[in-house]
Amino acid sequence: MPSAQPLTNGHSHTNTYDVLIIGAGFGGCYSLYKLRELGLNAHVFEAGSYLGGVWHWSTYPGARVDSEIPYYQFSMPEVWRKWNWSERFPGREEIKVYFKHVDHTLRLSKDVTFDATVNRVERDEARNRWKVWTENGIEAECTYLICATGSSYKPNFPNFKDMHKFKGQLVHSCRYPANPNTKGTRVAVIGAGATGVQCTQEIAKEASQLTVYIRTASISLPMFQRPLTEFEQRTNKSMYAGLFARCKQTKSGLGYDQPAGSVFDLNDEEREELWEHLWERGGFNFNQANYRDFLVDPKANEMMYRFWAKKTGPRLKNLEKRAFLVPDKAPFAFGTKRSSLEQDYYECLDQDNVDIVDLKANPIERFTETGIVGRDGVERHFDTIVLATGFDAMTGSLTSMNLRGKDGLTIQERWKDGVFTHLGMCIDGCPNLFMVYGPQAPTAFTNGPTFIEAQVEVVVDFIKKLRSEGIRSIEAQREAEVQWKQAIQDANNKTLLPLTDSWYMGANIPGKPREQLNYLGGIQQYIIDCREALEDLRGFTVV
Ligand code: N01
Repeated sequence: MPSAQPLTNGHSHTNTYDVLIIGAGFGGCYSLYKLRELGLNAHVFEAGSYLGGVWHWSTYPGARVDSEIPYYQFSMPEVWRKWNWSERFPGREEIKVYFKHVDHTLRLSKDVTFDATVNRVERDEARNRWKVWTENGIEAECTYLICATGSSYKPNFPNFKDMHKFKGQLVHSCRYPANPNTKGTRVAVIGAGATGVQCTQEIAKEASQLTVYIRTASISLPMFQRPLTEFEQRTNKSMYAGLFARCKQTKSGLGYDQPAGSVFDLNDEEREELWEHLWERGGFNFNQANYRDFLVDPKANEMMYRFWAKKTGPRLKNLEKRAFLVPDKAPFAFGTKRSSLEQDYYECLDQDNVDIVDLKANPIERFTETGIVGRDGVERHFDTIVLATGFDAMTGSLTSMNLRGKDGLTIQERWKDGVFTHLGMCIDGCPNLFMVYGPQAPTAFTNGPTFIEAQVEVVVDFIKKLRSEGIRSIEAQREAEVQWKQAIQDANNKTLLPLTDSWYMGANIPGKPREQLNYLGGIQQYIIDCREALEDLRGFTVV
């Protein structure tokens, strides 16, 4: 859908806005909606050809959201009143249609320029402006810049030897082709994160032969998908306003919280009963509604793993596969990698047409024209290879925009030794720039729409304050950044999270500094922290 806003390509004309938002996913859409309420001239640049952010790009087979309905949607009544979902965990196609409904209801597209990949951003300090350029030559400037660029935008392309020599179809899961060659063919999937699990479930059903290359077996939880009726949703809508408000007061934004206390407050029978109940509820209930000490106490963690293994092991009839996928000793501490939700992942892996290659025992040596050779010297032949190898998560979308602050440093240079932000929202050297759903905020540990709305509301209140008090700009102070980072790492070091190589820790990208990239205190506490800083602009240089 093209933008109705007149825009000029080439460098002869600069489009001027109060606020420019980069990205039209949940974060960009909600920012635009809220800024319009302030009466500001706001505009969005979006790399994709329509709204939806990650849902625009995630076309791989089986893509569906792991947060359940009713939580995974916008809270604006005008949007949910006229919308019903068909499943508890909607698929990507339905989410795409949902964004059309959002657009139709809120008339967002008229203020969005699509197919506009931002590739240069510079600060003009003298004029208190951000200048923004896109790959296709559009130029704009703005007083406030909102980077709603998402946590999962830049693909992680591993550098396997001779990858370029492969003559079959080589695809990354987040740039999946419209015509995949996976029906009745020989396919490889590399990876077993949330994406790998979803792809594998679908491709196993249509490929003649599927080989799944797994470096670390995932500890996937049952989704327990089910259809949703219109009647059920109509009935529940009377509670939606209260529900969405309550979500913003939880840690995860999922409408339920972890109980206070310890799992050791329960005897064996009580614990088993609770865990059976949480397991049967499906989705993230088993970890997000469970006692939090599993993430802190190795003994509680081991008990969670044992429970998971007891439930999952019997689903695999092939004993060799079972030993690899559900080993006696957990492949990593439960919950220290993002849990994937599965429907019939283990049954699919158990099929006779599916092989598993354990990449720790038998790493990939090189690609060939027709397949992959492992350390065992065996060449496996494929028509299609799918890299479900994830993202340069949390920071990749920000560091790849060539965004320079007032001192001329790019974010990449600024963060070469690790991320520094104040409140996971502002950056030293970058006055009047705000990040949404970025690093050092609760991003990865929350339900996206809930956290995004709560954070955007704070950002908009910052902008409102600057305008009402005649403040030209605010800029994060380095000292505040150092304190914010330290608080995050201190909280992290009290958990089991640092023990595991995960994208939470930046450890999935070679050379990326290893550090916790998320705020661990949850949405409610995060918003309290931000609102305290908003009060007296603590930690900011005010001009
Ligand atoms: O990526 P990942 P993802 N050689 O980084 C393996 C969100 N999401 O796209 O675990 C061999 O989790 C890597 O192995 P290991 C969600 O937040 C949401 O799956 O590092 N293997 C791992 O198995 C999710 O967490 C949804 O040992 C290599 C896999 O590739 C996030 O996106 C759906 C390798 C990457 O897993 C990322 O998920 C999908 C190498 N060089 C995604 N490099 C929904 O809500 C990486 N791997 C549904």
